Amino acid sequence: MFDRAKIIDDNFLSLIKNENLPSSKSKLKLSDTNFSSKDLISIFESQVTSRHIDLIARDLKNKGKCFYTIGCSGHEGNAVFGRVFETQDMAFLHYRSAPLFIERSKKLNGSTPIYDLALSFMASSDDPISGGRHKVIGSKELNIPPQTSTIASHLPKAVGTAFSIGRAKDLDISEKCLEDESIVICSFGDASANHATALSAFNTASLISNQGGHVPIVFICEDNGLGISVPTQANWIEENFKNRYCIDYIKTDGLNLIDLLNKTLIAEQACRTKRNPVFLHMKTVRLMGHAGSDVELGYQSIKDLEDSEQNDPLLHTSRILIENNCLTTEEILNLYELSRNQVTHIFNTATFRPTLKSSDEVMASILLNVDQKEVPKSTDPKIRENKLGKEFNRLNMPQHMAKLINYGLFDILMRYSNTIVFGQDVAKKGGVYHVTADLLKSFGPRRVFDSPLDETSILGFGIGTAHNGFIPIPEIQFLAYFHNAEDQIRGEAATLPFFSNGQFVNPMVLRVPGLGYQKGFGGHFHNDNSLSVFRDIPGLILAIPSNGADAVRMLRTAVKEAYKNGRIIVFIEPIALYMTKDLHKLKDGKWEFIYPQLNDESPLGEFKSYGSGSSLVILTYGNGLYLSLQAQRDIEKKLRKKIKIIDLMWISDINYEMLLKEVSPCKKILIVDECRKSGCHGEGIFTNLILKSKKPLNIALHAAEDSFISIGNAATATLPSKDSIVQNALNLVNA
Ligand SMILES: Cc1ncc(C[n+]2csc(CCOP(=O)(O)OP(=O)(O)O)c2C)c(N)n1
Repeated sequence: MFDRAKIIDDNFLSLIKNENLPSSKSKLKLSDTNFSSKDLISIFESQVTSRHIDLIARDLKNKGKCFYTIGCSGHEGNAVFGRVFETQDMAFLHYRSAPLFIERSKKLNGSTPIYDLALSFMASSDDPISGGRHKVIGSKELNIPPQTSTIASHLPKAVGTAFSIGRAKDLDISEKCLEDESIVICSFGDASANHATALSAFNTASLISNQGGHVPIVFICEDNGLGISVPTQANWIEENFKNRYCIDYIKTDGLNLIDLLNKTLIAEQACRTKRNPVFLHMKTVRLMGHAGSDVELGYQSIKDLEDSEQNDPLLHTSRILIENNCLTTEEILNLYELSRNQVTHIFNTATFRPTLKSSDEVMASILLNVDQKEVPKSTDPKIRENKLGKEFNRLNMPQHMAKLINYGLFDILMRYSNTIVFGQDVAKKGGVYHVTADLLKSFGPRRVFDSPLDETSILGFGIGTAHNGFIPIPEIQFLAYFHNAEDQIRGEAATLPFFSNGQFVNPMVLRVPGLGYQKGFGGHFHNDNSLSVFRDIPGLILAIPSNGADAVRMLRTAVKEAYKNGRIIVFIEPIALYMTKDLHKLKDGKWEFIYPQLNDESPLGEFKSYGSGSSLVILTYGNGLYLSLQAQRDIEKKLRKKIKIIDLMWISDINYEMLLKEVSPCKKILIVDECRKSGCHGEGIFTNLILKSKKPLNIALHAAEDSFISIGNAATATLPSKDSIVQNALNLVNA
């Protein structure tokens, strides 16, 4: 009574045998479509294959041979999307998309979708998409990037990719991956449509269309009326989406293949020709519960379950096949059993395939990029000089960090024709701190543009445009606002190479003005001094320059890493140092620097030493470096000894062997970290130095208090200061 899988399987056989099939109000016939009987049979075969995959996967999971089963039963209508959309139409898919995957695979010679899916269920290292790291639906050849389990998080990037198609065509970038006529499809469940991340995507798609831009995306809502146990009201999706501005709404019956084919074709053609978003609403049922361990009877009545089971899409498709003389009852039963045998055989075979074992094997794809690229050569000096105009002569004059980063971005946009700069206020205004000033004038609105006020969309655009060959350089206006959207980096961008075995990457250089010490401006939300959110993201590069010249050298490396190796770089720009010109006293100009030569870069992991004393070494970065250099004179005077200060710069990629060598002559080590002490990078550096050193070390950590930042006179009260660094240094040395 409770094994619904068996009941559904038995139902299918007996109802088909007895030709006792569910009826439909629709009078549509195959001749009312542009599709052939062959198409219909192919779709049915994909639906049946997916059903048997659900059945065997449950079985194998119960026997402990396969992992994490989330089924597609009830959603088999989505096989139609595999038929109607082209393989060049990049697909960001709901986890119930195996029927789509199987049907789409038929467009590719030699594909083996059942085996590929079996390997993924078995977490086998042979799995061609994730290499045994997760049960995902994805394929490089089929343009299906694998998605995470976080619902709705794939929608913003899908919008970004859709947007990128026209942009890549207009800019004619050689790195583009999608054809100019391609569109994007993006599917999700009805409950997911309520998520803030999804709403961000719908809104941005609509907003861009309203501005006359192109976002050729078909949002596909597979509405089974449930989000795990919580019902979605029958009218909710329709009422919520039928009048979305600039998004066409099309409703279809996921149980009726003919209606589904017709409406999907209308959606596909409208999207492809008008290049505007379409919302395709497919009503369907959910069978066999939410996922493996879900006991539906806890929240649904037997009657509800039976009603859904009576409306099994496979029964509906069978009726349509019989009514349109595509297959007979016997042929349907035959196909069903042949498919069962095929799937069972393939899945059983896959149980013998190897799995990942060691941590090295699991981690091998974190930094993997199977498609490395040669970086473009430097810019033609003449063109550069012309484009820079009167600014050209200023390159040889010392400037503050904001200006130098601005020049750095200029040269990057010159050299890499696939880079785009976007974010709130970065274009016309040139950024809150003018770091992106004049870039719009030099490179035009296709490469430098203002985004909507929505961090999720900004980062989604970063991921999505990178899927089509761009190197995005988005800006989040202030570090505190990154947290609104952090899943787009933490859960999405950073995990993509891991779950795709390096076949899909999300190159990106994310610029984030941040950290504390702004005098009299902003309080906590403009002076966020915590970088912990970036500390534990495998593969993410965190760069924090302390001065303009290093910022430029590091920015160049960052873009190179993104271009060549597909890396994600978070580039933190200490706001308080943007306009700083002096170090020790007014007008000394010691914090202004000359723009580095074009070939001058800071290699990943480089750190920089100031001074050569051995009584004390201070390890620091960003504002901490600036303050430590100010403190240096006082410390040396009071100690009557020289000290050394090290700017760590690439804080995620510290080469501890080299660092230990550099600090080894020093008797004491003081780590100065401007971030909140709980969870700051200094904590990790402290531990790593102790663990990796062959001799005992004398280390202290001087970090910010675990506090938010206040406004006014006390704005820096909780942060390390020049004086507190002096005091901490003396305490440590004299202890
Ligand atoms: C952001 C997020 N919150 C919660 C979950 C847990 N979760 C997984 S699936 C799901 C329900 C999704 O329902 P729906 O979008 O209708 O898709 P369906 O499973 O019904 O096809 C939930 C809440 C999740 N995966 N991601």
